[in-house]
Amino acid sequence: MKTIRLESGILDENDRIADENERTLRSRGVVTVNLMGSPGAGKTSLLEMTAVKLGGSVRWAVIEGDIEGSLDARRLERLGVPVVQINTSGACHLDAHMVREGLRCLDLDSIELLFVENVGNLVCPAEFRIGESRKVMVLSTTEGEDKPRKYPLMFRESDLMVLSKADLLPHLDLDLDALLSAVSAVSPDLSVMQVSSRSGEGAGQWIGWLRECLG
Ligand SMILES: Nc1nc2c(ncn2[C@@H]2O[C@H](COP(=O)(O)OP(=O)(O)O)[C@@H](O)[C@H]2O)c(=O)[nH]1
Ligand SMILES: [Mg+2]
Repeated sequence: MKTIRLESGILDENDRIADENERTLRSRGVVTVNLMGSPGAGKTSLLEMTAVKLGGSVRWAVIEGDIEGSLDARRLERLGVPVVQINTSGACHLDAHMVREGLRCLDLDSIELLFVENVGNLVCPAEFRIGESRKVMVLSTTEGEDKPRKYPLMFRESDLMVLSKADLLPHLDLDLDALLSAVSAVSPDLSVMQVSSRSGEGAGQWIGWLRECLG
């Protein structure tokens, strides 16, 4: 009982700060994408490909969430993307308070798009709103067709699922139809896009989706 009250208290407080972040970002005209998925799903690679494909056509930045270190931030900085690193010191997700601190380090008037690469985890990031405009989950072809049924919340919460590492499909025994059926069983309205950051397959569709979000 006590634990349940505590958790709902934490989530209420998180929602309050998430609303505040959302208002701040909206008022500056920034579209914010919360990018979630397992460790190794291909989130940073998707952002690297995005940097190459967008070139200088969109002004954007990234908040990188990691338990420790700044390896992904350095990968993106090498491509000229402004990055703010948040280290969670053990927490398995970013919360709205951490993102609020990250926003204070960014010049929001100079960007129109913000990605938040969440801590690699298929569970907790789905539970915490951060003030985002869209939630995108990355599931790679190597993770198995059972994941929607085992971790339904993230599939239900997301606006888009990027099925990453599409270039590996011919080499895997993944049952793609079974995966897509499992996705629609837990989240009937979730759009799915097959993308490979390696071969560039699906890149046009992904960039098109982003441009649509930017309006
Ligand atoms: N074959 C293939 N490998 C990929 C692709 N995207 C990422 N990877 C590899 O998957 C591993 C994890 O990628 P990363 O982007 O760091 O994943 P993250 O932990 O979700 O940010 C790296 O070894 C990448 O080179 C892809 O589209 N195709
Ligand atoms: Mg990463």
